[in-house]
Amino acid sequence: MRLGIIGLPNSGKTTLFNALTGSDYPTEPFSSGQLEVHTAVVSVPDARLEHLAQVFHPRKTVYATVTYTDIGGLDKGIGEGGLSGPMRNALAQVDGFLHVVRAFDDPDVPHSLETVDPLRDLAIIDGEFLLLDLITVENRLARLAEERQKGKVENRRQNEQETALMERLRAHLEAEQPLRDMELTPEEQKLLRGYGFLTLKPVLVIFNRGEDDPDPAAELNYAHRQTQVLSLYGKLEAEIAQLDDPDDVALFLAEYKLDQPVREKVLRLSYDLLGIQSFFTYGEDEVRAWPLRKGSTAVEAAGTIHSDLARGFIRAEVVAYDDFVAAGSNMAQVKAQGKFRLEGKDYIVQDGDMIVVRFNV
Ligand SMILES: Nc1nc2c(ncn2[C@@H]2O[C@H](COP(=O)(O)OP(=O)(O)O)[C@@H](O)[C@H]2O)c(=O)[nH]1
Ligand SMILES: [Mg+2]
Repeated sequence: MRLGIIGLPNSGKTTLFNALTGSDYPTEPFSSGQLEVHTAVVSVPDARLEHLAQVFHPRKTVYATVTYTDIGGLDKGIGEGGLSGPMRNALAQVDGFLHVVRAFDDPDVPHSLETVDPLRDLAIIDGEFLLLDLITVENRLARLAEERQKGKVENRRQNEQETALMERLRAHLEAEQPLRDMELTPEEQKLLRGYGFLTLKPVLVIFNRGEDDPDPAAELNYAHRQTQVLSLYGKLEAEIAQLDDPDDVALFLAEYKLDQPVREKVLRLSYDLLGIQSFFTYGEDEVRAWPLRKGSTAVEAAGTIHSDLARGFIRAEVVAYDDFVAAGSNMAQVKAQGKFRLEGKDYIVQDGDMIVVRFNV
């Protein structure tokens, strides 16, 4: 799972990246305006996995991971100017965005638009993304028309279907609605996958406040699908992430009336946003958490472990984590209680399933 941190210059992207990843990249009150990308992989904390490790004493415990990319260099006007290839790639590669919006007032940190106005700033990047997607749609429509005119349409029906779909996207974008608000069939979603549409990706809007600044989330009217909103104190969180001593962390959190470092909150929201859950594999060798899209089948889960397991899939041994714990974390007990199941390819994996794949290749 990859999440891209975006936003206007000086909104606190790198500060948030540091807070989420424990990195210590320099943050500056002046932005270079250049594309600047930092990447870090973080483990997803999981108390269930820790419990399984205590039970099975594996040689290795492997957490699920999330990759954060801090993508600096977006600014007002970038839609008209067009994106550079590297910027386009950086944006296309992520599964969702953390959109950082400046809500802190600080005379030492200039704002390129002079004033601090979070709702305006949010609308600016949203607007640029709508425009960029519209350009992609227009280009594709022009190409499809050209193919029809030249009569070199191998598959006329396919051309017509795609044209109709692109026209729907265009109408939607012209009404200034992000593509993630559209009803799309799974086939349509598949067709659109290759285009890297920006407004199709889930978004977590993050208002980066100072301790004395008002919370813009209170006045935000932002009812989009696959969209969540979170307010946090970026600079403070980055400082907390640099602390090694848990007692110091606890002191900081108490002082600012925070219930937990933002790292875990963002991870949880991102999982929800992308519709991701975890399943577990276990054994003497390794206990491991695997991220998996909700609604995935047993054979898809097997495929995330290894393609051989999907290819040679016979059955999945499945135990729900909660059943395991209820049976005293004892597999013999689980079986005695009839909670050890054999499931076929089409079984829909549930959050917390403990899975062993039986396969034959
Ligand atoms: N007062 C205050 N300053 C912040 C906050 N977050 C970031 N900054 C400062 O704003 C400047 C720009 O931050 P940076 O993370 O580099 O922004 P980026 O351009 O979006 O990556 C730096 O001087 C940060 O120290 C915050 O929550 N409060
Ligand atoms: Mg930066």
